[in-house]
Amino acid sequence: MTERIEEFQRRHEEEIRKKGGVEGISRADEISFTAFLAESDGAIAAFTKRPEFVAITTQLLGADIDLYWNQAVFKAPEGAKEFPWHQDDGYTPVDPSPYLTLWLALNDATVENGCISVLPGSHKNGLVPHEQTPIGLVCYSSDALNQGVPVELRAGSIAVFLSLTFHKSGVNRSNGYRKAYIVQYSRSPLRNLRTGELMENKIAVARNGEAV
Ligand SMILES: O=C(O)CCC(=O)C(=O)O
Repeated sequence: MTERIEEFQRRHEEEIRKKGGVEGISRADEISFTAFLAESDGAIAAFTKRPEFVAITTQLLGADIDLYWNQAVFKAPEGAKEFPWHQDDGYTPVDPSPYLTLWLALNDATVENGCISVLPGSHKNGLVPHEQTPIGLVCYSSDALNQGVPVELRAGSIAVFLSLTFHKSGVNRSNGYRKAYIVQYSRSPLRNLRTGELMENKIAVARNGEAV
């Protein structure tokens, strides 16, 4: 599965380079966000419906679950910037909220190579204002005294947190890429609060508590 995901990321990074090195919040040779993998690849779609994910999401969210979003996030060595503190809901506010983010480590994620950090309890006050910056939305200062808890993970492990949880990832000071596949699950149906529209065409993962 990692090899399949790497292939998507490699092709995407080439496209970003052709566009001059920047596309949205992706920057070639620093950090890339490669989305819609499950929508493009049947094996990856099947992976996102594994029994472990059905169990986690139905226990924490409810009986009817959709795949809300999925993306590979690769941080290149020497990519000199953090990915700043934010809530995932900050990018697209939705109802019902929160949804669940499963951050899967494709290789070991460490403080040295830019693992994520989370701020415990930060999900309790709902969606907070975010400031737009060239490196992503920001809702909390990287200079604040409390820099949360780094979540180091062995390859194959998952960090599970709510879409309202403040999180960031650190600078990659190692010699290699830090590789993650982020899979987000929501209750179904889900509404985009900016447009008011139902988000249809999502991959169904569970109905009535059972895998689809
Ligand atoms: O994996 C990372 O470096 C950060 C990704 C992240 O926070 C996100 O996609 O919301």
